[in-house]
Amino acid sequence: MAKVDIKYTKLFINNEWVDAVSKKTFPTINPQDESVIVQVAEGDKADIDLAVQAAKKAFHRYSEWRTLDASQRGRLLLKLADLMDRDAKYLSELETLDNGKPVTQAYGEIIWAAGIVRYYAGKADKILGSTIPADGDVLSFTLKEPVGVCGSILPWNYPVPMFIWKIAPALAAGCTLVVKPAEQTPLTALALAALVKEAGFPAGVVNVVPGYGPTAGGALTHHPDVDKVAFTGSTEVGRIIMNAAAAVNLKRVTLELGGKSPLVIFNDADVDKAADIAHRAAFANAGQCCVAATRTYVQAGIYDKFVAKAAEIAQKRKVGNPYEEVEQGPQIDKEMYDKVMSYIESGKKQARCVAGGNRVGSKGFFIQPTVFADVTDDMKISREEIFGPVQSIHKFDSFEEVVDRANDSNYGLGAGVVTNDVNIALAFIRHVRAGSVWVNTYEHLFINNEWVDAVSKKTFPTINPQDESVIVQVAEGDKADVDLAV
Ligand code: TXE
Repeated sequence: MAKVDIKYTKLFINNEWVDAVSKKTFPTINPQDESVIVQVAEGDKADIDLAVQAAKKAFHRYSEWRTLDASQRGRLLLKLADLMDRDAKYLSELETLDNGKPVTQAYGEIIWAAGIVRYYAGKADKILGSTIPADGDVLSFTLKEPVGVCGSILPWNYPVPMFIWKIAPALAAGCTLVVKPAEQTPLTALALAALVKEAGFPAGVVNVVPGYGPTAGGALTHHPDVDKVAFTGSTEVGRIIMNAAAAVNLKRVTLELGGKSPLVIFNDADVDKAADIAHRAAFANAGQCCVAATRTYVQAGIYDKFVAKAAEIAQKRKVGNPYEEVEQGPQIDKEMYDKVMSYIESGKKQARCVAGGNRVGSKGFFIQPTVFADVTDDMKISREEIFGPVQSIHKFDSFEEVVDRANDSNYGLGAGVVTNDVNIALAFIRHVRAGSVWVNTYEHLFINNEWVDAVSKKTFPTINPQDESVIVQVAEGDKADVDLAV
């Protein structure tokens, strides 16, 4: 296991590292071996009050932040992105320690998140209003103003991208923030806070307060001086947050909640390719993904062949030590492990388990990639979000039938279709009720962020011109690798 230097465990308020007012701490757990990694300061209402006060002061009309040119906000964001690139290796090792995801995947997510920061850096001086040709001798226009103090409540599945998705647009717009990371994964949020300070953001612009949901998170959503809350997490908590906002100050709320996304594969698809897309769509990030395609619908003509292929790929999926070359690490914590295993037990009673179905090893929260076939829409594993490495395969006959079945869900986050018929694809996009629809791919971004050996397994030496010694062996790509990259 990698030795990762943990530099930050305190609360980050007003660009300072401080203990919680209560002096309390909480443990963050390594999902790989269930050990305590470190104790982290546990923020609650008193700390949220201090952080909101700092964010409010930083947002005051004459503050350094409010009087900064928009282009300078963009430059600070660009600096932050460069610092993320600089520290990507460290951040990815820290992420793997706290979250359990494969370190190569974590690295890809950090580089990707730095790109998101750059995107919003470019937006900072392009937030345009409009002029309105109103009747009479008047000039009417809209002037876009930052919302104010934003509260961000994060989940644990993509800690770095989630942190960036919340702070980058808010900072580009000139807002200030109080961020509460998930209690399972506070470490990279704190490391990113240090980079925010190093980039030169003024004190109070970004504050990070780790702690638990009902206490720290509740204090943030109930705070009358918070102007907006953005939340990603469970539907139940989303409901609590919207109620809290309504009860206190009608603060603006943005919620990104759960999913039970359908991926529909038609008879004309190439079975091997479709099974590969469906596999990645269900198992990416150990299934801990809001848009994971957990309902796979396969047309009757290719159903048996598809089920056999899906089982074969799942059985081959490498699960284990996330610092090694694996595709899947442990689930995030004991609670999620137990939840996923109970869904698997329920699936075993109702459907046909064709791959996995058990724990991996005896330590850590590892679960075998599990595939159920002959799943029907009324089964628990088809209706509820499992948030683990479980694929449920359903059989269908016609387009009309499968669109109705795909839409028969409380969720509507993502969907996918695999077909070579452009008319079917376009009709599906129109009729499926989902926020994002992928055609002949799924969650495309993550697929390419992987470190791989050359197909041939060959390597070549790179030479130090100073003393002619071999520095290191590097994977040697050739035609097969270029083909994959293209
Ligand atoms: O989420 P919670 P959990 C779904 C997924 C998973 C389930 C439970 O189905 O099985 O949610 O996961 C904070 N006031 N998703 O328990 O509880 C909490 O501290 C304010 C989908 O981890 O919603 C954490 O920071 N905040 C999702 C955040 O909310 C509160 C990703 C998420 O925790 C709070 C994660 C409260 N009363 C889970 N209670 C996705 N869409 O990607 C908790 N929190």
